[in-house]
Amino acid sequence: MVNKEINIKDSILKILFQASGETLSGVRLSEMLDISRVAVWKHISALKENGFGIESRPRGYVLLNPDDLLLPFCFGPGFENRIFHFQELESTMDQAKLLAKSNAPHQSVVIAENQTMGRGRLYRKWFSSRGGLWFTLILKPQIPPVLSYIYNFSASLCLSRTLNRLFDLDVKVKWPNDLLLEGQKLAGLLSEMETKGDMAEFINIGIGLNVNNMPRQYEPKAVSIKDILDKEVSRRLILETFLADFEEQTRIINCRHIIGLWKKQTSTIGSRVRIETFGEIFEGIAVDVDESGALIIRDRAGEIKTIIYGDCFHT
Ligand code: BT5
Repeated sequence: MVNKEINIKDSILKILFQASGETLSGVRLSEMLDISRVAVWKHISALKENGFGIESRPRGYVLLNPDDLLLPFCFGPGFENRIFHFQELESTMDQAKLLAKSNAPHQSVVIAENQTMGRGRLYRKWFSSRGGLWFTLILKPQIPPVLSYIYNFSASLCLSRTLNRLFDLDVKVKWPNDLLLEGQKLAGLLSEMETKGDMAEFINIGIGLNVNNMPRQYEPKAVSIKDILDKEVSRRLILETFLADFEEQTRIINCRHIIGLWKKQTSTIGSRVRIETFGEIFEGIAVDVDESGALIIRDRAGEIKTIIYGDCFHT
């Protein structure tokens, strides 16, 4: 019974989506779904309560913002079995871990409209209210764990390129895992990996991108695309463009090439930085990122230090 109800709701969304912004009457929907008009009304009310933008008009129902819908059937062929969409999760990272262990295919995407316990590195809080793009990529490449870092660099590079190309922005990548827009935090990336023997079993890359949400009210140093463009944009267009670019770039892994491109896109190199690692603080000028993804800084005494992990602040 529960599954049947979910299927009817999915079918309603699919029909409204395919109507491309046209209003469909309750009668038409009830005929197409072979249920009563009252049942149509009840399902639509439940969908609205769940946060779907459906408007009731005198002549029927219409889906608002169909371009922003992130349900599996909205993506092109080949995506239906690898897009996992949820209205609310504690964190897409936890759900992705479960799915990765239960045979989700390589390059699956776990999306939540809202996260109640979204997290950053070291379990820091990640504000994830509606309107943002909160997702985790499940990757199952045949690679040794030491190479996993390159997927993070590739993801931040591809996401920044996507946003710059689509919206004519100047998004920069910041070492090791942020996207900055006008010097403020637009996105953060978080990766988690499990290994089997000598190989990665899965690498999950969580991406939090502020799109149509207003994060500044919670986090003064955050920014969203809407803050800058002063309008809402299609999260699906961002995700589709990003996935195509990322899949193409990681088809054959070439660390030197990816790091080379990433370096052209970063505002970290050349900046004065403070790096906080476990129990240690480094300060200096960031001079390079090497092929292994490590940050190279020159400190005040002129000494060169190589840092493989830490929180980086541009000072
Ligand atoms: C990160 O951590 O930047 C990684 C964030 C990854 C979030 C995604 S959303 C999908 C997936 N599911 C999850 O549960 N997580 C991933 P870190 O470098 O530790 O930065 C965390 C810090 O960013 C926080 O301590 C805040 O200062 C700041 N912050 C929190 N929410 C923010 C937001 N929405 N926008 C910008 N900054 C934020």
